[in-house]
Amino acid sequence: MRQKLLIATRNRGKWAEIRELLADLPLELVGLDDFPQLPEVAESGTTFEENALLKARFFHERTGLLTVAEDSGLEVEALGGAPGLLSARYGRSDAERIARLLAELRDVPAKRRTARFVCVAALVGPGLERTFVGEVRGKIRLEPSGSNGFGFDPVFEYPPLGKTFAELTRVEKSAVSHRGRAFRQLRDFLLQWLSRSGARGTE
Ligand code: ITT
Repeated sequence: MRQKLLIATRNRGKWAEIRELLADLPLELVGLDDFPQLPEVAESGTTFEENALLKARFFHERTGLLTVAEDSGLEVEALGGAPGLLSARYGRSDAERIARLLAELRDVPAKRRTARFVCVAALVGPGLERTFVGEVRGKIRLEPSGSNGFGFDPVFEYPPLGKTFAELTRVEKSAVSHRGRAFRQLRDFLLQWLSRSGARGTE
């Protein structure tokens, strides 16, 4: 039987992207749907890294499984880095979060609407705690465009392609996104860690 890897997120959009990014690992990927009794984690950290580790440790301790979790957010320069760590709490739905962002940027011209997405992925297992960081720079559009992805994707333009993340396929987005960058490092590390721990196991 293959060893399990728990992808500890309740965000459907993240779940779909992370599953795809880790699909070629020799592990069985499981989600929080398999553990409906587990409580919510209080995201009380003051950085993306602290929150990612807090979530991964919490679910690893309760399930005993090798666990990945991530904390991510959108930092808008003209808003002093907001919504940042509070991105998920910026509104009650994606539509509300986008409407609030566009309203706050109402008087900010196109050339000053620079922003970045940040993702810190945490991997926690027996004797193992590692984090991996990814970021991508872009601009906040004046209006939403596209229907793929989730969260702020319809207003986040990736300048090299001149498209919003919501106008890209999942594969195209992950090739350049903050999450893609963080999880490709995590996947490479995990492959090496698995082969080392496999070797230790047979000594
Ligand atoms: P989990 O904690 O269960 O993983 P969450 O949605 O609460 O899910 P976060 O606290 O990390 O996760 O909040 C991240 C928020 O940042 C997310 O809800 C979006 O609003 C935004 N965000 C992060 N990555 C994004 C992406 O790739 N595209 C669009 N919005 C993104």
